[in-house]
This record gives sequence, C-alpha cells and structure tokens, in this order.
Amino acid sequence: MIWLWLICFSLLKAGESAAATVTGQVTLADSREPSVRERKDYSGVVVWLEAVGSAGRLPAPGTFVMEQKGKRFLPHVLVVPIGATVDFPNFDPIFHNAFSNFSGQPFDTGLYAPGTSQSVHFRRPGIVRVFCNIHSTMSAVIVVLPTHLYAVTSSDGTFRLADVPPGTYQLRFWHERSPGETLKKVERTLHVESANEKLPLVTISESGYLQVPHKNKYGKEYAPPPREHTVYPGARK
Ligand SMILES: [Cu+2]
Repeated sequence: MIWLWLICFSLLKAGESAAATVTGQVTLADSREPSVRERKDYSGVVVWLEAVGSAGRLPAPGTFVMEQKGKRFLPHVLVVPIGATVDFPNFDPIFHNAFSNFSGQPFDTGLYAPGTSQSVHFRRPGIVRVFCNIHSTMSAVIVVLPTHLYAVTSSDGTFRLADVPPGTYQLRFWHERSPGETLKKVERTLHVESANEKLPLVTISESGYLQVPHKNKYGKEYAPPPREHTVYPGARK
C-alpha cells in the first residue's frame, strides 16, 4: 500500500513538473490613444495558446463577473472559456442593460434594476462586443476561447501563461484597437517543453484602427440619455 502511494505521488510530481510557465511582454505601436502614447499603458491585450494537432485539455466552464459600476462595464476586457457563464451585476443606482448584436454571440439581458444581476451563457468561441442600450458610452468585450491557457496583459504589457502542458501550440493575440490582419501577423507556433519559457518582445501595431460608433440594440441611433438623478428603489449606495 505504501509503495502504491509512493508511485502515485511520484507520478503526480512528475506530471506537475512537466507543465511549463510561458511569460512574455507586448508593446503597442502606432497608437493614437492617450493612455498608450503618454502613459505607455499596454494593458488589455489577450494572449492565448491553442493546441496544434491535438484537442488539448477542454476548458472547465465556470462563472465570471462583469460589473456595471459608474456607468462602465468592469473589466473592459474579460476572457472566458467556452461554456462559461458571465454575471452582469448592476451596482449603479440606475437601470442598465447589456446586449451584443453584431459579433460573437448575440444576447440581450433586457433592462434591469439597480442592485440586480443578469447572467449570460457563452457557448461558442468568438469576440463578443458588449454595450448598454441606454448609455451609448458603455462598452466592453468578452473574448470566448476554446482553451484555458490565456492571459490578459498588465499595464506594462507583461503576461504569464501558467500550467502549460508540453506540446505544440499556436500563440495568438487579440487587441481591441488592432486590425485582424495585424494580429494574424504576430501569431506564431510555439513548442513548449517542460522548462519555463520566456518569449521575445511582441510589438502589435494599432495602425489602421478606426473606431466605428455603434448603434443601439435596434440598430438605431441612441436616444438622449434619461434623467438619472433619480435614485430607484432598492438602489445600492
Ligand atoms: Cu447603462
């Protein structure tokens, strides 16, 4: 029995040590965004690994949160694996909505009250652009991925992919202000061994980015915002 435990423990240790950590750093170039030009804020770039030639480990679905607070969606960029549920709690003293209607997975939570929440299940991979049907300035992105091996860059552009099993992967990137063809060019195939790996610096250009004003969920221009000094019953302070 003791031998059995020892063998199992050894195998477990061997399995644990086989997984690698992949780290790297992204910089953004050709940006017109003040946060990038003045403060060198390289946050919000999504980095992930997709297994090549094998199915890879299926991501475990879970529940994630995108808050509505101060008339903003927080975080602005949320990454979830396929099958995940995202809760949209409304922490503002005003009504909100969350919808997506032209990319990824269309959904509409309907209008909902302060202090309440709505949930959406994401069944397929894609880039889901999220808006509020009342407030035209509110926007966010949910990136739904077929892998659990993902990270979002910090403000200094660094990222860390932990527990990567040895194998061949396609290293992919997504950034809100970079065109698809730019992101395709920085992709690369990565052979991960059991040792940790530090990748060379990746530069992603924002050249060619055009911010297109979005419409409301009916495909029409936004109506003027409602009077919002009213505190609705049940509002959180
Ligand atoms: Cu809103």
